[in-house]
Amino acid sequence: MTSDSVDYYEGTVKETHAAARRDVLALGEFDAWIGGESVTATEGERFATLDPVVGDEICTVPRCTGADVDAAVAAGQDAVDGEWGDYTPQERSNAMLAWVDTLQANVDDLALVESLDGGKPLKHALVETKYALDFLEYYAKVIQADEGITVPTGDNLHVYTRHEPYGVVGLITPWNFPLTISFWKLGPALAAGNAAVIKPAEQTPLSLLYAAELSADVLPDGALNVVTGFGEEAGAPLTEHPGVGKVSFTGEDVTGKTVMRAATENVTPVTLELGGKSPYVIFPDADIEKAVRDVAHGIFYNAGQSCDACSRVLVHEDIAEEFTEGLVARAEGLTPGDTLVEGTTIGPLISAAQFEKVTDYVELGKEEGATCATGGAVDDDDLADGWYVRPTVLTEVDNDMRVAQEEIFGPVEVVTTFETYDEAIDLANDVEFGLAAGVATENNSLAHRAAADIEAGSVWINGNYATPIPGGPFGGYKQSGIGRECSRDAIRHYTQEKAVHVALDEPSL
Ligand code: TXE
Repeated sequence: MTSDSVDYYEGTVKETHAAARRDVLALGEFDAWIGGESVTATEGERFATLDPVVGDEICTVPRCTGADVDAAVAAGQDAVDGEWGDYTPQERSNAMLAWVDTLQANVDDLALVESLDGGKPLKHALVETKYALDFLEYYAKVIQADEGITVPTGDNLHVYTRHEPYGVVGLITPWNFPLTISFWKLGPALAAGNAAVIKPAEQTPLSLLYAAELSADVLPDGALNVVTGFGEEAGAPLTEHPGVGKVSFTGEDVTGKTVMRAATENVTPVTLELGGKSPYVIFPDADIEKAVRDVAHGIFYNAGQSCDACSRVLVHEDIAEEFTEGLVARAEGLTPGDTLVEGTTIGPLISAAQFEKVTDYVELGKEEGATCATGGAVDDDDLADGWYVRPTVLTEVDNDMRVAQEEIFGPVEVVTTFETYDEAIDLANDVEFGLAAGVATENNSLAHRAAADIEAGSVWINGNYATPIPGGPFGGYKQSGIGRECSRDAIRHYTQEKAVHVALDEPSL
């Protein structure tokens, strides 16, 4: 493959995935990564990671437990006490940029791994991998310009601040954007001078393991450590570890609360990104075609498995019919298919469990009184082993229905209508989450008023929905989390601030 185009596979679904599996397995060890080398789990156990398109095992990875987390934290501490800790910010930046260059040189292979393990259309995986690298590069550059402050005082005192790393930080990531979310966390954590122990989701460990192997010649041993395994076995020991100075987690809200409780034991600061039920408000003067395009991307990209998916459309009643017809047509125009061949625009859900959850919600929505305007099972024998759900649109949804309140995390849009501005804002805010929102209107003043009134960490107006950029803070209001990622300030979440007070004597000369 070249990085400008995608080399697709040819053959039946089983054939393309068997060939891709062979290509992926030739790339690396896919063991845990501790102290700069591939290692197996202390207890020797392994578990399988599956290909969501065909349901087959890709390979097994170590089933790490507390002993492996201990080893990874110790390796991280050694790095902080050794070469990595001695690096100047400029040297850290150089090392990170060298890692980016290595990853960039292997971007097509990384994308293939991400596609196969995560069930993503190959082209999407390539775009995402390049996008993920932008964040590592951003933090490597930002750290070069980082500054502390001096505090105004009298002549006999000098006060300044230092931003010091915590030491070893624990990072826990979900399966929906494995590399992107890893780099959102590793970027600021490493740039700030910490060593990282990161646990990828058990469903999608492979791309990060490959990226870690590609760090071998450019990051000092122990700066980056990856432990693979399940939440309670490998994630929990990381959140409770006394040697971990900071925890950052992205995942389900219920798990996030568990992580936060675990962190209280050592008063470990946490960053949490916990998903949402984000509204997209479409006012009557909106460019409907543009809004349809943006909403469809916002809810159906990655088969709806995005924390900031615009999973509730609030549309003015005057344009609801035209908008819904457009959205249904767009949904039906997406092509579920083999993720490794050209033309596929939507892949499967990540797992059987997620498939069951999403299809149960669609049934629940109908029981609650919603109408299913389009969607349902994918009727294609070639895809029968994959966890595919067609893009689905539920209309006549009341905001108090469970399908309008709970995170479905699949390609399911729910459509609710409103009459007045106040009603739109009340509906937008009437959920316990507050991660993101979209607004469509040609009226600039109304757009900014709505952006101010909606309780959400990010608001996209008239396009580019759900595309955080390097430098743009991303995180949630309310139960969507604590803290911000992606921005320059995220570095502050990985440092502690120290004020140094220097008494200045009267000059004796
Ligand atoms: O999430 P979990 P799951 C939502 C989505 C999905 C649901 C469940 O609605 O259907 O969550 O997905 C690790 N201590 N989101 O079960 O459990 C786990 O191993 C420490 C939204 O995958 O939150 C994985 O690495 N870690 C979300 C990570 O937490 C623990 C993205 C996320 O898994 C742990 C994904 C514990 N006790 C799912 N238990 C978003 N905000 O984008 C689990 N983990």
